[in-house]
Amino acid sequence: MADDFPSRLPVPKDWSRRAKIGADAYAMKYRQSVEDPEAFWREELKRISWIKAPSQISDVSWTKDDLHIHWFADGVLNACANCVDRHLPECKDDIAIIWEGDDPADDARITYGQLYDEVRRFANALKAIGVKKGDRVTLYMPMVPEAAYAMLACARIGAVHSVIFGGFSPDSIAGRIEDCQSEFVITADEGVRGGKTIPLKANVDKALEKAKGVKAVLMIRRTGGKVGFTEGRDHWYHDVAKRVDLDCPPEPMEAEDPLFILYTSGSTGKPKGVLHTTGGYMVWASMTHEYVFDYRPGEIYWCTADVGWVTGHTYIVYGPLANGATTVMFEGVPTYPGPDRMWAVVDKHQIEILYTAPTAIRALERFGDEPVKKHSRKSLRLLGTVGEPINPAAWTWYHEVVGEKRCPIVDTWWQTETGGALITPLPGATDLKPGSATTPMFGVKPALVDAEGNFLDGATSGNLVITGSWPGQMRTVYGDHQRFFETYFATYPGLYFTGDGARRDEDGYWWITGRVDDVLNVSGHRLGTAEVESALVSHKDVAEAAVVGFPHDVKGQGIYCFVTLNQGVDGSPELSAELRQHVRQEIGPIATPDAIQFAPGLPKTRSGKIMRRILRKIAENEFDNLGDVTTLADPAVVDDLVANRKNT
Ligand code: 6R9
Repeated sequence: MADDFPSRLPVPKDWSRRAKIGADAYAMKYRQSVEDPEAFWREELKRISWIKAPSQISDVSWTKDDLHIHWFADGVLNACANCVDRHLPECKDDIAIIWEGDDPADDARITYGQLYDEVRRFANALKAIGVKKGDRVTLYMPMVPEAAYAMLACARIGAVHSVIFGGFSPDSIAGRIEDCQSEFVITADEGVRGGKTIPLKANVDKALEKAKGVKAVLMIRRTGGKVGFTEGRDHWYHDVAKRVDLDCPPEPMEAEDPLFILYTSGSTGKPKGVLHTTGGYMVWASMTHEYVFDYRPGEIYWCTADVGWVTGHTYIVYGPLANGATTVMFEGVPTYPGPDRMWAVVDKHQIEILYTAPTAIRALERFGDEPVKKHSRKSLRLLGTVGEPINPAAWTWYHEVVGEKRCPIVDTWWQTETGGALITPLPGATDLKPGSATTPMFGVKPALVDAEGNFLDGATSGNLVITGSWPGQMRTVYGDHQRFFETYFATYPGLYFTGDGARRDEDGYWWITGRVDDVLNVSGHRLGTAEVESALVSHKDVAEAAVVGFPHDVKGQGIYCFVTLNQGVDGSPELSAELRQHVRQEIGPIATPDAIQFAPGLPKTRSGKIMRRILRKIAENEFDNLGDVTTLADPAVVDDLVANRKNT
């Protein structure tokens, strides 16, 4: 185990030689991108095939009365055609998707030519069940190639997909379907992960008891397990597919037509439908995928995310396929059937670029070096991480053991809202510092502000804001433009507030320190404390709940819940277990509380606001440092909370 972490790793020689973007090119291009964005984007937009090339670059206003973000607005294109059709003349027989099943014996290779057929067939199947341009289509899918076909098929006909991660509960599905008035759902009979089946269709059926507006459900057969079938509403994909032909020209879409909605957690209320549009998102996805991974066609690239998250959208589907890449889709989990699965997959498919999450790295590091070293990993040349800050110890293990010090690591900081990477090294250009996301992507202007919104200069810490728009920026919160303003532009007028804290060091490198709002990051999954609280208080025995995060060795953050029960109800281990189960049912397994502490009272100010700062300290086991408690209505509650803290 390496305890002293290298403080700065220069770009390896072979990288500075081969990379498309070296240090000088990065400096030059970055300068141009912020000083003359018109010229920069006029060049970069050419990476996309436009039906009508845009003449306009950007038109952006972040003010309350006129909040709009337009990029390439008079351009016309189709995202699916960019990911599929345009590669056919030269790359018809190249592999577009390598699918690796949960069972190591299951895999498939889909060429661009086959993808073209599959996507057109899928698109016509969607039309056959009544989907039209502009309709919202909900996807609740396992990690099978059909998930990518379905996304691309929506894009092809101009429908807007809303993918829901397969780990969400029926209630969460219902909420998301209702929020965007989606009339169509695509799912599978069951999913398979880590040797277990996931009742996808059964969850959809339950969700649709609540969400009434759904007209049609299209179902893929994955396991052949027995599932419910509602006549008139449900359709087997293989039946519909038999009846349609392959002719399906891509729908011409305006650059600012919606491409997808993706729900994500914020600090208040229910999850927000983050809306991305077509032109800017595609330019951003393609550009960042190419530069961040120094990608060249023919290379085998594996992003281990699920398509239910934004990382899966941008860096499994849209970015790589726009660039004609071979993208790997993995159905399983990193530890099944054994803790060497990732490295077995790397060797099996000769993966050259591996992009995963710190939580996976920490989980695998626990099994030691042996499972890694059992496999050659010779094909690897670049590693990446995303989703949460990576601690230098995990970074170093990834670098030294997994990558044998030969592979740079790109630690990419970004958000569902940003569409793609905003702060990240470029492997041929950027010296690395373990734990730092390093430098901004082209066109991105990060800054630090204090609580009052004053800009902070030099080496210091503060709240991370972005001072100008980039093409991949979200355009609105679906159906709630006001909330879009309140969430991102009201805190610091004129600036995009990320919700993250950061430090800038003496070299101008960026270090993301984590959320400064009430958003948790559990195993790289975003979760609002408010969501968990509202799930808890929906239980009949719960009067009040406050949820905070605490540092967790593998998950990054764990979920600690303070729960006040109704009069006459006593806390017990059974009730604790029931509440955990209740939260799983309401939101999904990713929200399972790690600790539940029954508390007769919560620390509140005299105006009734819960003082989370104190609860966080208790959950973190830092009693000596509770800070000022004199503003509390009843300081005695703190003693009780400290005395009854749960071990984490
Ligand atoms: C892509 C994605 C966004 C939040 C973000 C931040 C955290 C993501 C990170 C990182 C430190 C990185 N985050 N990447 N923190 N270093 N490289 O994860 O999107 O699910 O919306 O989460 O994740 O806190 O604000 P999303």
